[in-house]
Amino acid sequence: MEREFLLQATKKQLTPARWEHTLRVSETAAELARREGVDPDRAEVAGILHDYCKFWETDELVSWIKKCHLPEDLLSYHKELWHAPVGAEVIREELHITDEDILNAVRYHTSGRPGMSKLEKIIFLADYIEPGRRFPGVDEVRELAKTDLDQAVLQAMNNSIVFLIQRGQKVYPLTLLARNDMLDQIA
Ligand code: DGI
Ligand code: FE
Ligand code: FE
Ligand code: FE
Repeated sequence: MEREFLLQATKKQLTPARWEHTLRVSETAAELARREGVDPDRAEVAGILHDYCKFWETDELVSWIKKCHLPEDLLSYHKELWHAPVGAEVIREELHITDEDILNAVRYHTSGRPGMSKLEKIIFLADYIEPGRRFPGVDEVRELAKTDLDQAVLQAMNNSIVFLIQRGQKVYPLTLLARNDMLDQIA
């Protein structure tokens, strides 16, 4: 019932292609969760909701960032970062999601952050390796994901940071802090 409601609410927000991505993320996340001893139903819900605000207008995202007192430094970085923290606020207010781990998994699915929970790592990774993704280096991350969640998350972060640098773009500081933290966790 709850699940069906969330699926329908989310589908309305997305394009058909992004909806297919969303379904693949939630399936990939549920699989990773089973292996990692995390509740697969919560991973599935976080996967369904993770890109809820992906197609919101810039103005709307900016007004939620201000209204909810989200970090305003976001506004000096890539717009692609905004749908994640705004998404967490919107699903709390509009869909009444109260599970803080699910909210954080949505909030940090793009940037990552230091001290990510297992569920946060699972959503971050599932978003990167779902079977529709074709990034350079994604197959290596898929291989790591079969055996080692942390190594796979680190490699996905490395690839994303290199990708941004190669395109001459800024890297959001939280992304760098998240990657440093993964290195410390693995050491
Ligand atoms: O929403 P998705 O496309 O499924 O994936 P996502 O939420 O992980 O967004 C990834 C995009 O964000 C990708 O095109 C790179 C862009 N981006 C811009 N600045 C940063 C960034 N990604 C990270 N991790 N850190 C940044 O500073
Ligand atoms: Fe996203
Ligand atoms: Fe991602
Ligand atoms: Fe996504």
